[in-house]
Amino acid sequence: MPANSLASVYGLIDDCARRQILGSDIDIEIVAIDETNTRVRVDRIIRDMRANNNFGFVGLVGVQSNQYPRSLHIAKPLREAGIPVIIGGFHVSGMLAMFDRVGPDLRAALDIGITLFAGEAEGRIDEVVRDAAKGALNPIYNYINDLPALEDAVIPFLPGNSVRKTIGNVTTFDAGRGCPFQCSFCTIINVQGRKSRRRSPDDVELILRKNYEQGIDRFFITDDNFARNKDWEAIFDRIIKLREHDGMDVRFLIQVDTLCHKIPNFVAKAKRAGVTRIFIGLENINPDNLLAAKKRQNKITEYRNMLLAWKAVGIWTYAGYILGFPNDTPESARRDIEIIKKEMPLDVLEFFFLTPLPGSEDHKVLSEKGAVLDPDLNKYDLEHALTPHANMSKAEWEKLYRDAWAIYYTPSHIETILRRAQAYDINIWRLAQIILWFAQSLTIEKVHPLQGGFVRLKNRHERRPELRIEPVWKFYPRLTWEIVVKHVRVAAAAWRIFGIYRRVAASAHIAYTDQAMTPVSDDETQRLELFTHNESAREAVDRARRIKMLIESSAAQPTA
Ligand code: B12
Ligand code: SF4
Repeated sequence: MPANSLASVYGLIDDCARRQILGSDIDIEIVAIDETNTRVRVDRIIRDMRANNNFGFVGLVGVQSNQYPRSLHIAKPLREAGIPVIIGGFHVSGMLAMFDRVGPDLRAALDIGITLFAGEAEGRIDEVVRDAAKGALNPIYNYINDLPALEDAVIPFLPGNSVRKTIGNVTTFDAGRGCPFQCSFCTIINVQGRKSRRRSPDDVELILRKNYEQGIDRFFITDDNFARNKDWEAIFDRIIKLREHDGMDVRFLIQVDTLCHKIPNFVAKAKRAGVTRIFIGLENINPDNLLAAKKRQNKITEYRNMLLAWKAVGIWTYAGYILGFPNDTPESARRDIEIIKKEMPLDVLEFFFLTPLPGSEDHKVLSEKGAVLDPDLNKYDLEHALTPHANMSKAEWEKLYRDAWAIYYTPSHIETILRRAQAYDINIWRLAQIILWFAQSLTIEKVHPLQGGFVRLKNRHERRPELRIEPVWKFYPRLTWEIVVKHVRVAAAAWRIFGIYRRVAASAHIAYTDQAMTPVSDDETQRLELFTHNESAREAVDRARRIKMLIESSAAQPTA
């Protein structure tokens, strides 16, 4: 995925260049490098900057917590060469949002003269660029308590050649920021706030048109909860117009919450607006766990309604599932995944460790309690066990994480997912490709699918400073062997998964249905394990029934 953070900052500085904010005699030149697909040649940056007397700065953009150590590693030689460096993104913003003091991680940056930027750059970038030009950057720019409106903000943009280094015709943009809910593991609400700030439909159209002109027509709208973007309908209406009247075949992946199907017209308009996939933070099916994480909006009694509503219009679903909530045990989590497979019409499921990400309430509470927290920020990527768990040892938790992928993506369940999708008229060829990626990334590449790619770039000289540079005779044979083995394994997995695809596609004429696809019925709360697997599930059903009765009886009361 091309990074929207990079596109946002690029767009803002490009706008400074167009407005000639340093005067008509000074050109502003920008180079965007995305380290997920391009090697950052620090030596060349130093050479180019030196040729311009170090006039300018290097911005490390959208730096997440797990990328923060790497950002310091990149910054160090630049600072030694006298080049101004600014770090922005969720780690700096999250830490300064939650703590009044500057912790040792941020101090390490300040100590070598790096500037930190917290908050959002819309409306603030001119000041930064001018200060950099004067050679007078502040140590910290802190706008975390002063979030900008987005209605007329400069739009995110990346040149086509930069976008094409990732999936190809896909890019990302944010139509809005902020989410009203209060999940305790969430960083977004503390960094981007709980109020919906959004771009105007005109700006969304501009983003789509600018990208479309470059041949980019698939988009991931990065709003963490597009269903709570207060202008979702006006934005969808505009996109519907572009698709239905102007013939622009644009398509979208959006992120929504588990109550989105209750918003009148939301699902139907999403379909017309070209949404082909949705991502849902399902997180867990144990109501006690959801309550412990303050994820009160996730109601297990609505899960099937919501998924079936999307399926009815042929939209496929990705869901995130978190392992390691307080009530999870290795056995309960395994059982819960089996229940999901049997009873919920979900396509792609991805697993995460419950992680106290810097910027979240969980991180703040644990830090202030002096709880054990892994000090290595590299591991804050949702793929590591970082705190002790009451019901599992670290090794058990790690094994559960690895097993979860294998339990969900068995050959027989892959076949079920494809059969269900085919029955809902979903493109199962694309779905099979995505399943290959999600089912195999952790096994083969040892990273979460969102961090994996097709070919891994490795350079012998670029290692964490604490690791020794390997000799040529060891590095290259090992890299070659690694590439060969990985691609043989990918080919074998592809053979198996596309074999299943072929079998399913060949039986397209045979009607298929199963428990997960069965429409929601009144008695299912007594029958399905989703609602009966533990006491808290039964209580959730009871609560939902009481609320429904109350609503029905108040609707039946005559009004004065
Ligand atoms: C889209 C997205 C992705 C995309 C693209 C990445 C991107 N940054 O665009 C992909 C799929 C690649 C991705 C992957 C991951 N992500 Co992500 N992602 C997001 C998401 C949903 C939107 C990002 C975005 O567009 N934000 C809007 C931009 C404009 O905000 P911003 O990044 O803060 O940038 C603004 C300011 O910070 C500032 N700024 C930033 N940099 C700079 C630099 C300078 C010089 C200046 C002046 C200003 C400045 O100005 C920008 C414009 O206002 C965020 C959640 C969120 N709401 O932000 C999570 C989020 C950033 N991701 C997160 C995580 C954990 C991950 C993964 C580790 C998950 C995983 N295991 O797969 C991976 C890591 C990838 C990696 N290579 O290491 C966390 C990070 C939390 C943290 N404390 O670090 C977030 C916050 C979500 C969460 N769960 O809390 N992600
Ligand atoms: S619904 Fe998602 S974005 Fe909103 S508070 Fe919860 S985790 Fe954060």
